[in-house]
Amino acid sequence: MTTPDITLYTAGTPNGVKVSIVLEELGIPYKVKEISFKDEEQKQPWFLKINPNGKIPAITDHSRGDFNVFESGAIMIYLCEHYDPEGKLLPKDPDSRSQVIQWIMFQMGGIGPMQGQAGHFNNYAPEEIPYAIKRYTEETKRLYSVLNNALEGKEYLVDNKFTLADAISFPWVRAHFLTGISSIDEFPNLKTWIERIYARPAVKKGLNVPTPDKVQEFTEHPEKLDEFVKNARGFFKFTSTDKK
Ligand SMILES: N[C@@H](CCC(=O)N[C@@H](CS)C(=O)NCC(=O)O)C(=O)O
Repeated sequence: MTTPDITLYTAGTPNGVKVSIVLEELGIPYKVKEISFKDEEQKQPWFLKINPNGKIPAITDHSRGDFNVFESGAIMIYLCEHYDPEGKLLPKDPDSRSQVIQWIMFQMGGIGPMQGQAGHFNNYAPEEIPYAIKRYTEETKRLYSVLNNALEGKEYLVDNKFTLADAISFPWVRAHFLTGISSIDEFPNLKTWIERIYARPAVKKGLNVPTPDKVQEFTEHPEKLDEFVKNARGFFKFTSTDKK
């Protein structure tokens, strides 16, 4: 195995912490470059060479000829392929591996975009569009019900062990209340799954990269959430033609 020398470009968001959680779980040393959304650093030419899509997270693997990887799911798989020789987070057995990859795709094509849009229309859209709020909020909850059912009688999604399947959806589901889904009481398996994963020391470390974990802060101080949303609205400056 190559000795890892990785830079993680990130910000304190569910997609960003997916990657720091994996780096921490695998004990891979890494440098952090915080990307400032306020300064639109993610759209600057130097960063677009690393991630042509202009979003966090991304990594550069200096130990492998400055190889760049973007898209959180792809980064998680890359890290396991190169730095998880025992298949701790991405199993070697083809069927278990396929199951983990299925949950990765489920998050990347489902929970991420749907909950992202729910958050946008609930918090940031310049005009209130009840149809969009309802559509994305309900679809996110439907996806939560899929996860909740899959967790029935199990601690984790695949082989009853913590894998990328759990690591990828956990940061989003726990941030439900930041995206307009105030309660997940109707999904008891998800609630205990979140607590179980949050109890892992490496996960806690990953959640605090590059800035202190906002979900925890807002859980303890809900009154700070409004101020945060107001600030974020200010620097993203969404207009009615934006697709973000
Ligand atoms: N599908 C991408 C989504 C990445 C993404 O949406 N990143 C957001 C933060 S969570 C971002 O960089 N937003 C800033 C922007 O769009 O300019 C992934 O999973 O990596």
